Amino acid sequence: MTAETCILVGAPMDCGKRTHGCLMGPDAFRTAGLTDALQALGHKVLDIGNLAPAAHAPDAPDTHIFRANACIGWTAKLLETAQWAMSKGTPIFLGGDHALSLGSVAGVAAHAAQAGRPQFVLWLDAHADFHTPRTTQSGNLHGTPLAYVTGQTGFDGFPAVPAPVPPENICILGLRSVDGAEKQALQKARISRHDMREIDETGIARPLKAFLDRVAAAGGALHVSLDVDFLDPAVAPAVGTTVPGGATVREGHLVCEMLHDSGLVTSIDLVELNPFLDERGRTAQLMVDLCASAMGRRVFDRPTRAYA
Ligand code: 6HN
Ligand code: MN
Ligand code: MN
Ligand code: MN
Repeated sequence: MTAETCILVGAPMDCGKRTHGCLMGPDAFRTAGLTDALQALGHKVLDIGNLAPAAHAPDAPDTHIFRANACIGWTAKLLETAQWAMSKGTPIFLGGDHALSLGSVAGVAAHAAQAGRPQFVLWLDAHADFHTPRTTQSGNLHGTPLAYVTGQTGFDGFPAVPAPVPPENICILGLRSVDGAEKQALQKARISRHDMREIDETGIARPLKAFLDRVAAAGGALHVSLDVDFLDPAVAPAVGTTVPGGATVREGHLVCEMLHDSGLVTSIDLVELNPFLDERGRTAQLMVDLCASAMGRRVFDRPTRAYA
């Protein structure tokens, strides 16, 4: 196993939706032992603490898009911090709601472009998060990061995306709640998407392995965005947007174990944890355990690409 320098980037961003509580996420991940778990695997850990958003205009209370200016401030800060962190090691962004990925993904993709590497993104989520500010019904920007990072229009006032991620470099696993406008947009975009029905039928390893093979063949950098609601609410209740029928604990670990075996992961988001909704820290603990699997925790050592 290669020892990495993990850069923990706390992003207590809570403006991407109306349910409050994700601002407590970074400290819940720390309390659940993330640093110790990573160090036990031989990694170096640099915890840079919690970021604050860049200066931004105040938000009017009655706009269709909820707290757009606060989200713009966070996006600017994360875009810059992600590029810095990529030059230092493997950033792990501790959310915070999923709107943090507007900045984290745009930033890591900008770094990859400078290094001449294609950026790939694995999106583990019940939702597609492929709305633009023009199509969103809820007005919640945590439902928009994949549209932003692929360079869709409608994100007025947001930083320009330095290196848009090609839709064909994105894979979504775990889908079970997709809005009409997102469905239409997804049918046009060449994003590979796998709903829970497909995962039930084929197992989760098959679509993941196909995607990882593509990333490897392209020599790509791989960003993994793990939304708590990818998991079934019975095992991960601490999220505002629960959808029944999600991934099991073992499906989550298998994904993370295969990710580590691939040796391809260059950055991670842990998002949407709302500790206010948790039960005795179990969701925070599960997310930390999944992150540990993605960074190499094993029962037994196995040869690389044991799933081939
Ligand atoms: N998430 N599609 C819904 C909306 O409000 O646009 C839900 C978004 C969920 C966001 O998963 O991070
Ligand atoms: Mn999400
Ligand atoms: Mn979600
Ligand atoms: Mn690395």
